[in-house]
Amino acid sequence: MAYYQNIFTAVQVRPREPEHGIPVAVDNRVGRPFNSYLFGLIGNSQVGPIYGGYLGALSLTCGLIAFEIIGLNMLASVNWDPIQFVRQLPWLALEPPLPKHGLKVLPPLNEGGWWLIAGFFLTASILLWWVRMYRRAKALGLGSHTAWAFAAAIWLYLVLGFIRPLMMGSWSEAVPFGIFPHLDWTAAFSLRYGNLFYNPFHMLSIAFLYGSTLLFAMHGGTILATSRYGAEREIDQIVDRGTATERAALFWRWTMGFNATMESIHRWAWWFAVLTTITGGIGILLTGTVVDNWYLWAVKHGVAPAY
Ligand code: BCL
Ligand code: BCL
Ligand code: U10
Ligand code: QAK
Repeated sequence: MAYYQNIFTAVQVRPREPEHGIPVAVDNRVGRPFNSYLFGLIGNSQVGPIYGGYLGALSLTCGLIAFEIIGLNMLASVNWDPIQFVRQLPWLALEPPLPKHGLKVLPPLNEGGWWLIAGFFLTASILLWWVRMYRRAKALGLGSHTAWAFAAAIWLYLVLGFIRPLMMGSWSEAVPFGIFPHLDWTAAFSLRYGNLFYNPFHMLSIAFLYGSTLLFAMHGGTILATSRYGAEREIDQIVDRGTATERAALFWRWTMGFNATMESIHRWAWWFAVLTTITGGIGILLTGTVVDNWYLWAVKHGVAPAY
């Protein structure tokens, strides 16, 4: 299984029988696997089978329902004209309920009811997908790190569209579905609450987001630069001397004064990514509930100068 060769020297293995990996207890894989030369250039040439199962099917169904509700509402907003739908798609929206409906469970469909139904199905789809990921990881004997990282992103999503609107007492606080409309919401949100730049959790979120790209570039670069010494064979690399990893560590100790380990560098990456949306969600949740104007808050606490 000479999978470890690099992108320029990889041999595309095409066995007569598709590779099925380790045996697992419940096997629910569906689809006829095939080999693709193009996929083989950037990864494994074998495509499929994919794991079926009721959670995936249910998630996909819910996602599709949400997608159709959003799409058909947008189509209706251009009088069912397919050409205008395609032309104006980036500006079309399905808006959340009007303010006068507060937290009503089912406002009139064309005054936000459809948004609530779409949001419900999108949320169901995302949560079901989360469970599916968690259970597949467990079935393979893996840790649940990927699922918990996904949960951190779902946290911000739920704060934006569900938890904060609940705390503010109105669905109208939520984000509209739409490409540019959701950007307009983002800009308006910042203006309404006195400039999000003065929100310290927004600052933290930005630092972790930027830090994530920095770490990704550093680590991606480090591994590519040491793959000539077998850097992607991470396990022997951790324990053996004179390996690619030892060189990687030395490189950073030389240039920066300190270094990670082959294991800890992945913890650095995981935490930076996860903290981006955790701190972000906290920042959004505080906005309008605890702090009404971040600029005035910053003046009061000596973050911004008082004139
Ligand atoms: Mg946003 C931009 C989705 C919440 C601020 N945002 C984007 C676009 C994409 C998107 C349309 C590129 C994202 C990207 O590459 O991510 N945003 C999106 C979704 C949510 C969301 C699905 C959500 O919570 C469910 N965005 C928010 C919140 C704001 C926000 C409310 C504060 C964080 N977003 C911004 C800003 C920008 C975006 C500012 C942009 O400049 C950028 C843009 O270009 O907007 C026009 C990284 C993920 C990947 C690379 C993986 C692939 C993800 C793909 C691209 C997701 C596509 C979803 C799309 C809706 C599907 C459309 C279907 C077709 C029309 C058929
Ligand atoms: Mg800001 C938020 C950077 C200026 C308003 N801003 C963020 C942070 C990010 C950031 C660090 C979002 C983190 C994230 O990962 O979201 N902002 C940033 C930067 C600047 C900046 C770098 C800059 O000027 C250099 N922001 C400003 C100015 C305001 C502003 C001051 C606009 C004028 N910013 C906001 C608002 C928000 C941010 C409002 C936020 O809500 C967010 C935050 O957390 O702030 C504290 C991306 C990740 C997600 C949205 C999670 C999504 C997860 C879900 C589950 C994905 C589902 C995908 C699904 C399958 C797709 C299918 C969709 C269907 C087809 C419909
Ligand atoms: C990766 C990896 C991998 C690893 C790794 C890493 C990616 C798998 C196994 C690396 C990753 C990590 C360790 C994770 C953490 C990283 C981050 C979160 C990213 C962000 C990083 C930081 C915030 C740290 C930044 C720190 C830096 C850049 C170092 C700062 C240090 C200096 C500025 C000192 C620089 C020293 C120099 C230039 C030379 C020597 C200087 C001295 C010894 C100081 C004293 C010397 C003098 C006073 C001499 C006199 C001065 C002279 C002659 C010139 C003076 C002139 C002047 C004008 C002052 O994938 O593999 O490993 O680890
Ligand atoms: C209560 C129920 C609770 C298809 C055709 O066939 C065309 C009774 C609701 C809650 C919670 C319900 C909702 C939450 C929502 C959060 C919203 C997000 C929004 C982020 C913005 C996302 C946009 C970028 C989405 C764009 C969508 C888009 C362009 C779709 C286009 C679809 C078309 C092309 C389909 C018609 C051709 C933060 C959390 C749980 C208790």
